[in-house]
Amino acid sequence: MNTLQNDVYLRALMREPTERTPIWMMRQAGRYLPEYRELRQQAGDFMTLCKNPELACEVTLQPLRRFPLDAAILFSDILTIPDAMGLGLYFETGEGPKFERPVRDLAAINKLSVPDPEQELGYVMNAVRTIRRELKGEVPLIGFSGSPWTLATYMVEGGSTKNFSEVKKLMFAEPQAMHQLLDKLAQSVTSYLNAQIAAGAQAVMVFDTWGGVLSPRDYREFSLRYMQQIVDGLTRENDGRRVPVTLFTKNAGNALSEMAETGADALGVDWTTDLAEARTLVQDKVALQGNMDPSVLYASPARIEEEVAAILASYGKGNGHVFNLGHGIHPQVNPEHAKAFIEAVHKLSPAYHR
Ligand code: 1CP
Repeated sequence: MNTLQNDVYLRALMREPTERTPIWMMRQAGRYLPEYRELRQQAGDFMTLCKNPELACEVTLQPLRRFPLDAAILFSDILTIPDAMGLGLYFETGEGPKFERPVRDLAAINKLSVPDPEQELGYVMNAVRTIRRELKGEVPLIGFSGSPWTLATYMVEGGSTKNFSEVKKLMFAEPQAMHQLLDKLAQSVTSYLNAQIAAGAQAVMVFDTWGGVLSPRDYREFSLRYMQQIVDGLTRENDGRRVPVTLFTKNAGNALSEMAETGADALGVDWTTDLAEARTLVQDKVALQGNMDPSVLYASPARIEEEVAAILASYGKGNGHVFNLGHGIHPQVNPEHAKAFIEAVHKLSPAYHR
């Protein structure tokens, strides 16, 4: 494999010294980029892009051609696992993801099998291998998955939801069935991420977008426990180098100290928690990733720079900060503002590493 030319992201995740704060953006490949919209229109739909390794590679590289980012992230989706389990994923224009066959009871859960990542999800592994080849060691490649709880919300609801009524009904009325589903998902996510690592992913991230809709006790039982199972089952080294894992639960600042005990290398933080407070909570056990509100990218470049300065000051001096947004970049953002954001991190962060 190619030697890595820029490893500032991996070193920050390991809380090793860096000359500046690395930056990448959640959803950095996607709809805010005109070149993505064009390719997506030619391909017809989103899953066609994901299932074609050359197209997935092209989309992964698009943001890196525009901006000096410190990592690439595999272009794919968290819903590939339920799709591979046979739920029938489809996208209705303007409506987000949907499943033809949602999973609502124990009988349906018992029928699910753990996908073989090199078979049903072979297209993802081929995309990872293609991207690694085309990146030529420029920056590391991040692989990812959804958390078991977050995947379960889509599988039980049959798509996106606002009130989580079906998934919470299953969780409270049939907790054992819910645990069976989450255990199968934890096994699936572990083998999926290990296959991405074997294929060349140099870091992995688990997106728990919906863990924050649970009470602290239910979060522990139905989300964190299964992320712990994943962390325990991951291959943490490849090519003689540590493969760091980042856990991100959105809207769960109160869970950060418990999350830091899982053995993960880093935690994602959204903008509802101050980084100074987060750093106190995790006591230097993990690196922190975050945490600008993606809506700040609607502001002027001067205002964006102010916000970057405030976030750097909040984390303070020292190692272990990966700059990012607190959630995905919005499709309406002007790419020039994303550029101003990234440049501000390059300009202002070296002062925090001297
Ligand atoms: O072109 C299109 O219309 C498709 C839009 C789209 C894109 C660009 C979807 C459908 N997924 C993606 C890519 C994607 N999804 C990436 C790519 C890598 C990157 O550049 O970051 C990643 C990491 C994801 C992860 C993902 N998908 C999450 C977790 C992170 C998060 O943003 O919270 C979730 C919850 C999904 C589900 C999903 N897939 C797509 C959409 C629109 C959604 C969200 C639906 C919802 O809000 O419930």
